Amino acid sequence: MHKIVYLSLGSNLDDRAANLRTALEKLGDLGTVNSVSAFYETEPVGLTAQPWFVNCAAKLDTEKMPRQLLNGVLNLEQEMGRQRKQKNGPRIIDIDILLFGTSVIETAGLTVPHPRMHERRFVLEPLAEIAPDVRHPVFKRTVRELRDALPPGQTVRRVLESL
Ligand code: PH2
Ligand code: MG
Ligand code: MG
Repeated sequence: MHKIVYLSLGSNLDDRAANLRTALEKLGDLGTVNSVSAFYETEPVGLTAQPWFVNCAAKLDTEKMPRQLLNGVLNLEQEMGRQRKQKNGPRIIDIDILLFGTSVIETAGLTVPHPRMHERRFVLEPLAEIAPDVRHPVFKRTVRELRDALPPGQTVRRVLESL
């Protein structure tokens, strides 16, 4: 049974766009990447004293189960040399599972939909490009509606085509 998954990718170290492209290519080992948003340069949220990010959203068709997919993306981050020193600190690559079909999952280490996606412009702006009408299975709002409801602030700007 294949599932449609939406991912958020981010990088704020070294060549950020190249890191996203490498990750998108490696995601091909976990399924089929069917759609990718443009790349956005985004202001850091949370820990603000760090470099700006480049973020994008991607649609993945996968046969994996949620936990398998999570392990796959964590492995991919490791292969790319991600070091976990400081929580929410600078990283070569971060890949987060936003939506997994219409599943709602709450287990140790994996919560889907991503618990903060609805409040992050760096997630919703790219995601609205590729999935405006997809509905959040808990809030019952579409991605476009969630994006439009964000308070102003959190600068994001579309910077370059992804592919
Ligand atoms: N990721 C975070 C915390 N803050 N800010 C931006 N702009 N982009 C991110 O990808 C990001 C963040 C935690 O993973
Ligand atoms: Mg993250
Ligand atoms: Mg992550």
